[in-house]
Amino acid sequence: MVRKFPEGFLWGGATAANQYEGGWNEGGKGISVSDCARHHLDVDVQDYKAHNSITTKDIEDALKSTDDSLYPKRHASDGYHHYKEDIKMYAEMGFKVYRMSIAWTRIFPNGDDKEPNEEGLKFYDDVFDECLKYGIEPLVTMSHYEPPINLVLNYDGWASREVIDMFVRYVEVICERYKNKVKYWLTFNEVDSMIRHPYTTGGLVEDRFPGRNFQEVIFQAMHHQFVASALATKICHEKIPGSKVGCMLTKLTYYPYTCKPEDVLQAQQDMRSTYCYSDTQVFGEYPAYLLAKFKNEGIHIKMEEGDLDIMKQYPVDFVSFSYYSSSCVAKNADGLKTTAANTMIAIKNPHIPSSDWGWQIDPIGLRISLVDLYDRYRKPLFIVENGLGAKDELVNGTVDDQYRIDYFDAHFREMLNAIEIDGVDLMGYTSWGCIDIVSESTKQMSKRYGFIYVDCDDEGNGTYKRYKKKSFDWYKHVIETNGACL
Ligand code: BGP
Repeated sequence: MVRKFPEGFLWGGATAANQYEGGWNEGGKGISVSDCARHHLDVDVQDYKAHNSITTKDIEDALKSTDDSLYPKRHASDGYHHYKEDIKMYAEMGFKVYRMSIAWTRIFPNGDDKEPNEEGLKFYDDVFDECLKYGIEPLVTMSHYEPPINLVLNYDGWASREVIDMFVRYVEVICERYKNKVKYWLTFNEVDSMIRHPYTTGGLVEDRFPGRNFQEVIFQAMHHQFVASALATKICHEKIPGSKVGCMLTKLTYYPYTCKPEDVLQAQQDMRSTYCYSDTQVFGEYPAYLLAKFKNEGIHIKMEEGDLDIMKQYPVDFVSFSYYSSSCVAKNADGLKTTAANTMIAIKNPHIPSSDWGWQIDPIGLRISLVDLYDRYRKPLFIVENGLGAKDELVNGTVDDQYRIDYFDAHFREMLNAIEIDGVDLMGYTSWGCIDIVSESTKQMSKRYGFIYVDCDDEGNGTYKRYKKKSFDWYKHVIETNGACL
């Protein structure tokens, strides 16, 4: 029997403004945290978290610096000037959906401006029109690693309660403006990432909170994002009838390193450190285990009256997530921890191959995650990031990326299994970095994910010309046949 994806399955690809657009000082755009994120290589390539240990002085230096090659996101893939040809290529592949983000700083350059920037609003009008012209539905992330830098320096980022109101105003403006163009929305990208990179996600810089427990600051900022996300969901539903709003989390599949009960328990606990965010956004309340953590660790969150009601009243409609890898977990990880640079992996699984960056390639892990999430939430799921970051070589105007085709092929088969055998309700799939963009963890262009190659190196040199990789036609065929060719 030929297996296929469900009718109307939303195939597509994903990017984020901060890694794709460039044009950091054009069109009235303000400066975001991402525009001040220094090239990872000369910070400390050995530590995944290093680029987030940013100080106030780093930001001040960045603001003075004219050397854009230190800040690769400033030009990124130059999507700001190439989006029309890029969307045309997505249409050629048959995309039904394009996940992208709006840069807050194009709409409100400083976050606290009285009036929105018309040039920024017009830019996204044009981008959405271009998508709709080809029948591609935009799926828009409201916030993907780019709080305005002004909010960091003058309000201490999401730690400040006032930022909720500024975000709500931004959401009101974009929902009103794009109500006839955008149905699918995500509030915060990888909402759990505040813990891993508080600067890019929350605009939090540790040296600005002397004497404070930084964990507490992080959870306070999280609380503000939960309230803001619920309010954003409310606004979307009110302004755009029939719109769907999702949460977005980083989904790693965790395996106990051994069958020792201690390791199994540890894996369960670690999984909760991601679930606590989606539990809160789906069920509209803090889970008991998170409240227990606050109590046990002396974390005091300031809440205003009504916050919990707002969270309860406006939960998300669907659950979206990124999936790149699985990881092993052990109670005693001494000597087991991986030393690979820029990896999210704690302990390597000896049964699974890894990418050039030590991210473990585990298609069955994707099925396990789909089943876990669907059993837990009973809400439609959307895979909004997945893919293989690799070192591609452009030869005679193309890239022979059979390794990427193999990666996708294996993951798509497991998605089919999850849908057909496990009964998972999967709305769609957008591969990460459908066109090459700057990598978040390494700040390099040379960690490439796309079906489309962008001629540009780690320092921003190149023609920025686009080339189809071998995977381009392969993905086109998958979409054309709705997976029957797999
Ligand atoms: C996710 C982010 C993306 C993206 C992706 C791949 O965490 O939402 O912004 O970058 O990871 O990671 P990287 O670019 O580090 O390879």
